[in-house]
Amino acid sequence: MGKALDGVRILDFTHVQSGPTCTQLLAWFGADVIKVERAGAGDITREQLRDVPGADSLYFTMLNHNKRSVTIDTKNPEGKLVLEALIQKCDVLVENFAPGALDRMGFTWERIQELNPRMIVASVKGFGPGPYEDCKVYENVAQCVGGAASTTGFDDGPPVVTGAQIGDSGTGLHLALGIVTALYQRTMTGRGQKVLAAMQDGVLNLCRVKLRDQQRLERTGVMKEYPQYPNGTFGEAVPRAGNASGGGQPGWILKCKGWEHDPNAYIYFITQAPVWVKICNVIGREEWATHPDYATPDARLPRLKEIFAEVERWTMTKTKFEAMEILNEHDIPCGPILSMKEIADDESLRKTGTIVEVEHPVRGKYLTVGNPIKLSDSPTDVKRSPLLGEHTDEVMAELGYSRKQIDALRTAGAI
Ligand code: CAO
Repeated sequence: MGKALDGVRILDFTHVQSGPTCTQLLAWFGADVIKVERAGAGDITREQLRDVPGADSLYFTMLNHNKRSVTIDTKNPEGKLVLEALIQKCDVLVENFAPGALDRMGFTWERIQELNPRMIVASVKGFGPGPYEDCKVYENVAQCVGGAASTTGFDDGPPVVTGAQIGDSGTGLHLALGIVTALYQRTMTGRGQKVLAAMQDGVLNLCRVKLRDQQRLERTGVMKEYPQYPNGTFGEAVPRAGNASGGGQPGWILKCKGWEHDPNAYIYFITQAPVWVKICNVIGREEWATHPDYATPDARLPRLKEIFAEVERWTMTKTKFEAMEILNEHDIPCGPILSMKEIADDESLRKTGTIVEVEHPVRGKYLTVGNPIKLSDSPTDVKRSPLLGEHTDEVMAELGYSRKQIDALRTAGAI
């Protein structure tokens, strides 16, 4: 079976996490992703957080599947010529260097267009145009400037960053969509274009509901689904909502059996309005189903703390999986807090290819997250990440370089 992006060639100039997330997705959809790395060193993550001496780190292997690796010194004049040949052959150049790095290398948008007017140049940057456009940015910086940190955590504590890599991987996802969209537009215009995904913008896009709440707060001064209601106070900006659910279906994280010694013996419980009567029956508070203080969503809002305490008295008598089973029988939305260990061992995630075991020639077997997006006509086959420069000769030959020329470029330090 073919792949959705068969025939698309990506010059992958990405490093660390945001850019590699994007190009890995494109590779999983069938694009030929040629990762250009610095000769001798490669992507800095190859050696970051190493757990097996001498082997590429999990940080690198888990973000660079299905790619080919070539090493080119793009500051060497002869290396630049090799990069030019690649630009002429590829459809998309993806990069996430610090602002200006590509220009300093001599590959401005104008130069790239001269070499290949069909080339799409896709970039991740920390910020879009404006006062901070020249800043370098990492994951947690993006979470802080994109509105995630100020709205995450508890009211009486400092801002908190989330474990989900919404700045890096989130922006990589945004960029991937921009690239396939630009490829689609190119089929009609014949022209390439620039695609920019700024990490601040990507995080803010994922915090859309918090900007919604900012405006609600300014209009009404209060947001009844937030834990600050009815006893706390609201300030000028959207406060941290703890574990409250973001929409109109109040939820909270509740203790389950074993919470005293297991840090993940908790369940997320949602008091969804259509199943309120069932919730009352399950927790043994049948009278709440008709009591005017509890029977309607509006009546419940000022009493959520008391209601969740009562539900918790019930969840603490069950393990999180027992609670999930019982609640699901009644169609009550909930979610056990799964540890990474539990996720790694989850058979169903392995069956769907969301968790994949991969064999690597240096490190041996390791687990990775496979393609989370499933296409029925373009199945994903997860292949191990490339060793540094593993495909240099192969790609050079495809570009038309002879054995002798390849050897000479290697001697000159260009590749
Ligand atoms: N041959 C020769 N030189 C190369 C090369 C190659 N194959 N590949 C890269 N380089 C050079 C670049 O030209 C650049 O040189 P100059 O600074 O002289 O122009 C240099 O390597 C390093 O690039 P960098 O500034 O991007 O790297 P850094 O480690 O200093 O910064 C980061 C890293 C991530 C902060 C920065 O790249 C950045 O802000 N990127 C955009 C935002 C982003 O993606 N952040 C998420 C990172 S994941 O957490």
